[in-house]
Amino acid sequence: MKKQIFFLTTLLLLAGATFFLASSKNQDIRSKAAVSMVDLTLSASPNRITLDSGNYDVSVSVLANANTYKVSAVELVMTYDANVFTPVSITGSTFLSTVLATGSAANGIAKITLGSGTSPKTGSGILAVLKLKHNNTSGSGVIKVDSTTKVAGMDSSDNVLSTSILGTAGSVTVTAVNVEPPVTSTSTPTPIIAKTTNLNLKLKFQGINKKPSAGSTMDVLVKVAANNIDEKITSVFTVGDDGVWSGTAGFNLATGSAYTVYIKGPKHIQKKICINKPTEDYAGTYHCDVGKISLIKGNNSLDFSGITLLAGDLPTQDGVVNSYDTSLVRNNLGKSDSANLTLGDLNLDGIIDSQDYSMIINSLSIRLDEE
Ligand SMILES: [Ca+2]
Ligand SMILES: [Ca+2]
Repeated sequence: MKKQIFFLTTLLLLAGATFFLASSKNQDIRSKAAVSMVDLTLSASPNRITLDSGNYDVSVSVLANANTYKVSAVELVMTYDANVFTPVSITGSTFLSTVLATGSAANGIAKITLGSGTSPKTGSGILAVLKLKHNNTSGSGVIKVDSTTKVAGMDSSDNVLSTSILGTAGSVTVTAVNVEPPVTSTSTPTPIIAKTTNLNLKLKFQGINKKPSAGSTMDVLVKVAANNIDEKITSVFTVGDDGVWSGTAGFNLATGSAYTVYIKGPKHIQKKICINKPTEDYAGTYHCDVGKISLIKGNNSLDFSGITLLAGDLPTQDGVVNSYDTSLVRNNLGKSDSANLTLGDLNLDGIIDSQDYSMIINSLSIRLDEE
């Protein structure tokens, strides 16, 4: 305890905070857990390194939020995975502008001591920036604010506090992703980023309640959307005896819980889906607004077989059900040749007939892909 008080006193004196002595009678020793103290959280830019990309620089910002406190000085101690990163520099930023002890970074530890000058700092701002270089051989790495970091300052009533007022000591992970080795061929090799997020999907299409006689695979467009994300891929789905179609769509996505998934079959209207296991009372009536689908790295099971994906937008698809689509069925009623079945057999039973026609007439009332 004596040591800590000595440290804080020294820190405050260094910071030019002579008020410390004047008001030391009002020292107020607070319990750390009582209120939100000074939070130091981290953000990394970028937070994802593509191995063999040539871009390995990472900049980690330390954001300070003083909450109700006033900050005089911070002795910042950060740790980083020394096997993953080589340190470049640690520098102060705008929140505390006076450097009391120059930054140093080596062997997994980065330090800098910063002061506020004559008046203590309130509010929030960037305290410091740690620059690192990823070594391009290891995987992901973690950077943390160490709990030995000391924050000196006052409470909202200007009582100088004799213990460190560090609240949250934040951390951030920089993820490393692989690039597949270049393909040796006569054509120009295109590096493919390994898919890290697999959506293992189960789907149900209108009019197909068991394994159909005329077709066991389907090309299905799977789209994933969230803030600043809009990715799509066409995957092959295969049908089981129960008429449920299974397939996998691979993406590179961050773990999150606000994704929206869109599904569009080869003869179908696009459906927007917002939860991991949607259901509905009547076929085709599921609708949703805000995406709340949770996705993690690796495999994600998304069972959408509780809702029916309606047919209606026939090849060549244009996102609309209209007279072009209905005519493909109406003008070919009774046909069973493969060229026509590819276009107008919606329930895959090997003939274009009144069942297909009634489906597409119903879908005329829906008309548009869900966006
Ligand atoms: Ca159409
Ligand atoms: Ca049919």
